Amino acid sequence: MALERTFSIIKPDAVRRNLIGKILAKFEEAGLRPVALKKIHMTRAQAEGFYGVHKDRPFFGELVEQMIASPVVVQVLEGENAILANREVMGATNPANAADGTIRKEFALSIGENSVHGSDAPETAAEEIKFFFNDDEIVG
Ligand code: DAT
Ligand code: MG
Repeated sequence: MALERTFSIIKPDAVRRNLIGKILAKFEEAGLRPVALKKIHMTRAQAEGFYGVHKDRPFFGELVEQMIASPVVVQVLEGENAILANREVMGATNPANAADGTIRKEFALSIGENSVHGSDAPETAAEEIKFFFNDDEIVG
């Protein structure tokens, strides 16, 4: 097992419904520790850049609008196999397919407003952490 870091967003739909604490509890119960955390209101340029990999998908415009509609919490989570552990506790992208006990099963509203983002691989985790955090903001 390897101590890893991953990047996570508590999305606008969840922050609006005052679910930050409940979602952080899910991460902590899964053995994930926030080593950096801040509340921000993403700019359009940030959201378009962050989700650039999806820019040709039909839902891109809606995704960007949802991400900039209101504040989010961005964080770096650390733990054993953090990237996979985070994806597991998040649950499937579409909450209709998410397993019991996962964040998306309990809290997501729809496939778009699905409460959390999490990196999907070591390369994207490193890029996404750098996108939002300077090294001196990460306190392990
Ligand atoms: P994930 O967030 O599980 O990594 P993804 O990377 O495929 O999923 O997509 C990024 C986000 O885009 C996802 O969290 C919500 C939105 N999205 C994906 N597929 C969608 C769809 N078919 N309709 C609407 N929004 C979608
Ligand atoms: Mg993804």
